[in-house]
Amino acid sequence: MLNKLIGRKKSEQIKVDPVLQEFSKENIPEHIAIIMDGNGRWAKKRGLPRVAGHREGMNVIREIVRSSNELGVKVLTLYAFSTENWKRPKTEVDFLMRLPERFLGAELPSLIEENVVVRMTGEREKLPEYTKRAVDKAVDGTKQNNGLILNFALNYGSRSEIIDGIKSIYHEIDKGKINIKDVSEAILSEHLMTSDLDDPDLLIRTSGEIRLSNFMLWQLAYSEFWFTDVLWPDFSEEHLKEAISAYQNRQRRYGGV
Ligand code: V07
Repeated sequence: MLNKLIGRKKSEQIKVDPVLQEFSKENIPEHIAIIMDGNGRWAKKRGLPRVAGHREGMNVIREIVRSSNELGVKVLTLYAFSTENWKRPKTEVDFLMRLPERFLGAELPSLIEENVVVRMTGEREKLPEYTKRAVDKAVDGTKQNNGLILNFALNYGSRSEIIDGIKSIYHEIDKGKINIKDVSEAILSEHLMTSDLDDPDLLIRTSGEIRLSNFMLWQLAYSEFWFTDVLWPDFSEEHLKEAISAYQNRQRRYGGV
């Protein structure tokens, strides 16, 4: 359009990447949640075992954490392992359960350096000892930081989280701590594992699947969703910016009235 108006010859025309053009450092979503899907498919396409895709997927996290931190994102929640994932072959589950240790073994010093706070959302008790130990060490080692909150959803399932929240509210009603008349959306939010986090503003899911798969059903009630066919191991900072741009454009269009 601009090229036409100014009468530039085809050879002189300036191509503006629509994504970079729209991207703004203002109105960055405070909480981004990502379903990191497509690792197995990425490996299969290359004739590699599924675990090779998981390893590559793990390596992508570093770049996404760094750019989220630079962009001023406050919370980055990554869906690393669902309560349904235990049904996968034992060798794959064993490999996955070693990834927190591997990731943090390599990354914890730089996460501390980059002022990142590591957190976990999910059922901790059912994890193997070595997984718990690795996560605890990272949570403990970064609790003095106050930058980006890197929240790993690990052994997480949303429906079971909601049931636990309801049971916990019932317990408090039973003890006379809450009156049933006062049970509200805010009260249930306070009884979920994410009670100290604001709800995600933006949900990203990679690999072309358009569903929530039992991820943060309550917390995502008002979030913007952004889906891409890109497989998680191929996801990069540019895709993150594309998702944020889409979020910002929707805010501009619907936010006003
Ligand atoms: C996992 C790599 C990323 C793609 C999705 C599935 C495989 C990082 C972690 C992790 C978890 C907790 C933590 C530190 C790191 C992880 C699992 C799988 C189970 F405190 N990546 N990653 N955990 N994948």
